[in-house]
Amino acid sequence: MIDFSLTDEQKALQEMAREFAQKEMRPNAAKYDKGDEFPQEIMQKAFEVGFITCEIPSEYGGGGLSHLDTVIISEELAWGCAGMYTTIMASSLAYTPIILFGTEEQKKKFLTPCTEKLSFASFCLTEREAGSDAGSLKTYAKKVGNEYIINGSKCFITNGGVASLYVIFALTDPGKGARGISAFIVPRETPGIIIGKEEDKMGHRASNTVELFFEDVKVPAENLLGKEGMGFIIAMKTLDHTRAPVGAAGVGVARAALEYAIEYTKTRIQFGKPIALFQNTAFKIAQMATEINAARHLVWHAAWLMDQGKPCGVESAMAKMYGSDVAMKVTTEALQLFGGYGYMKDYPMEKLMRDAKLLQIYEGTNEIQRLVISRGVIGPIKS
Ligand code: COS
Repeated sequence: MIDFSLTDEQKALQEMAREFAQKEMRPNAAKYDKGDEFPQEIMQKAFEVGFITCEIPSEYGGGGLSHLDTVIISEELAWGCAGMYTTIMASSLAYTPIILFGTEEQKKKFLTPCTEKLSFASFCLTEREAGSDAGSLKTYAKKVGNEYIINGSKCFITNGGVASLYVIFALTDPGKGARGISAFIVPRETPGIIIGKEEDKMGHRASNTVELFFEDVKVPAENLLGKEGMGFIIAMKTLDHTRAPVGAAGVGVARAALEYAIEYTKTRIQFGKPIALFQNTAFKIAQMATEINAARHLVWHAAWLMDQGKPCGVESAMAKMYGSDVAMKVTTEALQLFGGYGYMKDYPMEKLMRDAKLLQIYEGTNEIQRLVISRGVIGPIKS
């Protein structure tokens, strides 16, 4: 039996996120899009209503929300401002490996404080020479006595400059490739963590993205997540869980663009009538609305699978790929309907288009999603 209706709690959550996006994010989106200021004030409010820690189980002080709840919230927040959404959800990305693989003690020690006052976390996987090929990272964690000493660097780290907690992936056994990677929970105050320059990005400018350097960062062995050599699997399983929300963000960005386009084309008069009455406009709007709905269904299905504890890697990759591709396509088409006005910064369309682009790139490029999907769909091939 398929039931697409949301529960009363989910409807209330959706309404709360929508209201937050409308009242707090939208009016400030252009200001933070300038990129000279971190949206600390809005994040404080997002923390207070529980969005930043929504996925942390309630026994550690978080919202304990389901994956379906999370994607519902993600769509609304990205509708408000994709950059601020990224700041909020990047912390969830770093909390996820702790939620999935942390011991009871690690969860209490590292997750609980994140729910007590506003703080951010970063998932540190990507390196300059290890982006899509995440298994080829070079950051090294050498075991000395009862601690690990980490040396190396990471790039494109969301929240890296503002985080109080990092989950760092590093080689513990360089001879073993991806099977020689381990994951560590590292508090910000650990000596040897150096924050590099903040990236000047095309979109998501309300989010903080930096390079990180590790110089003899000493981490107690008890901060190892899972077992030595499990790091790559931990990273992959985490991404299986966090890619559907990126698809949801694509739906939110696309929905915002479509709504603006509908409003504009109903009032823009050319050749004596609103341009929404031209078939070219109306059919474009029909196509956009259909693709947004299709993307949302993929996202919800992937989240539902996760909530059932079922395998979801392929479906999450589909949701991420399709949701972000739809965001790119819809924002491009919607901007076109605005004509020259769409290209101007006075209108919201160009920001939406810039923001859509990153969704196709981060948390695994859409080419990587196609790789994951095709491997899953085709299965093993004898050669
Ligand atoms: N769940 C569990 N295990 C997984 C897995 C998953 N989703 N994906 C891969 N693995 C396991 C494989 O089963 C394999 O295990 P064995 O060594 O026991 O066979 C191991 O991990 C290596 O996997 P694989 O051979 O598929 O690795 P590849 O290097 O060929 O490809 C991709 C891995 C490309 C899928 C991976 O590197 C990737 O996702 N890259 C993108 C990284 C990314 O998203 N970065 C964004 C930055 S984080 S915001």
